[in-house]
Amino acid sequence: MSSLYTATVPSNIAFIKYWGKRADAQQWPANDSLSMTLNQLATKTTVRLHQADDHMLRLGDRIYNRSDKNLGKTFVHLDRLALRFGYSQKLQITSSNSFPMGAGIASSASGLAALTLASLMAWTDSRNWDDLERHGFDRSMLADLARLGSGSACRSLFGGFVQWEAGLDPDAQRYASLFSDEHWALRDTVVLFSSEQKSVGSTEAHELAWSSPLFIPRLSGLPERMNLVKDALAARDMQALGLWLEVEALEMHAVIMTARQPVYYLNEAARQFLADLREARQKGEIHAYFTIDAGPNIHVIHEASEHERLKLWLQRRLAADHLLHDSVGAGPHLDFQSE
Ligand code: 2P0
Repeated sequence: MSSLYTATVPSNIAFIKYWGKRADAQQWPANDSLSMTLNQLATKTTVRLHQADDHMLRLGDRIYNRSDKNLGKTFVHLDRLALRFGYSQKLQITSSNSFPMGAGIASSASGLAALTLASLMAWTDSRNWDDLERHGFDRSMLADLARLGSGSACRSLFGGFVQWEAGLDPDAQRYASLFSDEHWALRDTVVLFSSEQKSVGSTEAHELAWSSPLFIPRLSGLPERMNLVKDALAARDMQALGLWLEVEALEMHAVIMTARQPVYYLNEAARQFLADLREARQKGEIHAYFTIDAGPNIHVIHEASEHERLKLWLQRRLAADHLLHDSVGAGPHLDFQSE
């Protein structure tokens, strides 16, 4: 009989972006960030212990090993966890995403968080959150560990609207769900302009942040912006939140485009879409705002009451398979099964 340990972890969309690091090794970010945990856009990872010389990873219908450079992060993370806690048992891992990988929908956030949870469940024979906690892995410890795999993964450990605080030293990083998913039924419709792998990965682009002349001024303005975004969330003020979302996304892209090796994530179609969205909003046709990750896709944030009107507006412009509809969610889910 074998045991199957499963973690289903949603992606998250940053309202205040994590961009740039103070220390790579401990994944110490240059600034505090804040995100909305999603609901349907998720990674589901199932782990079982197996008798073999190395871990095995199945993604879709392909099997990967540690020599595959696209998934190097996965094996590095497993080795890091095994070494730190002294686990020698090899794992058989099956993982699937409900969205295209590497397309700016933070597949590394949900992917590395799901890997952290499912592998620790298997190594410690934990069937739920309480079991994990009894083995010393409370939610904050799990977020610390997920962060080492991919910075933004730590925020996916929590539901609702989540803040990741950089703290005064790398070990003083903190995570908190500021508002639960029930506080405000916000929606995120992702407009896919490309589902190909990004030309420059986030880890590489983070390093370039410090070379932009806009980066230090950005950092000095962020504490105030963070407070304004928190106020807008507390008051459920869509207009105030939305205007800051757009400034924040465009500022991050400005930093990326003015770095020593500039990266242009947005293609012509995406740029035109941003202009159209703003024009339609000014005309009162829709009430929705955009944010963008380090990729070509646009996240359209709006209230639930606006969803049908926005969907019609989007469907007139884009094919249905270019749209992913999601909302704020409650966070990860764990499952155990024996077969
Ligand atoms: C974020 N992004 O806050 C920002 C906004 C992308 C744009 O965190 O090097 O994949 O693994 O820590 O977490 C993407 O960076 O980078 C990211 P690593 P990660 O969501």
